[in-house]
Amino acid sequence: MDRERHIKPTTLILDSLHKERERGGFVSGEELADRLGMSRAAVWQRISELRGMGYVIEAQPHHGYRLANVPDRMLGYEIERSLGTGIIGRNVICYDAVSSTNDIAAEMAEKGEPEGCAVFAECQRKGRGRMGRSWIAPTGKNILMTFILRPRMRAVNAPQVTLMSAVACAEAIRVVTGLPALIKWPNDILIGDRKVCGILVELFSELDGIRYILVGVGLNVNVRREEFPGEIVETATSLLDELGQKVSRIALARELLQKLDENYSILRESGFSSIMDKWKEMSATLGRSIRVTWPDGKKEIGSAYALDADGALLLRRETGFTARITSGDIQILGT
Ligand code: BT5
Repeated sequence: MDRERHIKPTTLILDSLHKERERGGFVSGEELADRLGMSRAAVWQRISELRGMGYVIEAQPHHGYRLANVPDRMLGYEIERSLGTGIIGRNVICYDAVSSTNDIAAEMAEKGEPEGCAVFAECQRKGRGRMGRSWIAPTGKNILMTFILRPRMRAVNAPQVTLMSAVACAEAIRVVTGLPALIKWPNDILIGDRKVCGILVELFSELDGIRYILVGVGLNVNVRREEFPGEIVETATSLLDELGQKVSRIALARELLQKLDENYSILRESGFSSIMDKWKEMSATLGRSIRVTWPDGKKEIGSAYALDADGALLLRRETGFTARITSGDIQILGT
């Protein structure tokens, strides 16, 4: 497991390069050396290190250095840089390869890591979905992330966190790509009728309440549909496939953390009802005919007519009676 490390002087140089980039300009080696209290040779050495990491830094005589491009890698520094969030993303940690980002976050949460920490990875050896299913993602193309929450709520209300996270994911996709992302109850984000993102919520509670919740997000960004194995090639999609162009994973990760932070603060301060309103607006499920697979494996067809106050999906059965779906899987059949 390679945890990316940042050497402070490199970070300081990056800060300066980013600032100048926003102003559209170059910064001279001399100015960098003065600002950071190091020799010009030391600046040059750090610039070479950054280039080695994949940063594209132009150098022009009389002008100096200009940051032309950041690497397509999940780098903690790039994700955290002036993120401006209150809770989510206040500690961002990036790995090359892990078993599952949920496992790493669980270890950290057990050791007392405060809420808001977000763990990213380029690759998971044992990425997982719900109920023992697996999550598939080729290395270095998607977002694989888990964040830790320690909400003061009763365990029965934990489904609210799933729905809040789905709202944030759909909003982030919409902001960055303009694609009409919709939410399929409880934890999928769809574009059209294909799954672009899955959310795995794991709850660790004691008798007196929630200890912590881990929310894992798997988002297909720059993978092509045909790279997926046969079992999901017909049901999955990616932002690249939908847009026809690559999306900056860093820009998307930052938007995702910002939307999660915004919606988590709404949930804590104003309660679930405003989250529920947003969820309903972006729902691919409400008003549709669905097939439910109950936890015991039995299947049933009905209409998903409403969302209950606690996040359960309400089903109108063919008999006319209603039922609450709190767990299990649904398949959307039509309008
Ligand atoms: C989910 O489960 O959709 C939750 C997925 C959460 C993945 C993230 S990645 C970061 C974090 N670390 C982890 O180990 N997990 C989380 P579920 O609703 O059970 O859906 C799983 C099913 O989706 C699989 O059985 C496949 O059919 C399908 N699937 C697997 N990989 C997919 C992908 N990349 N895109 C679309 N569908 C996929």
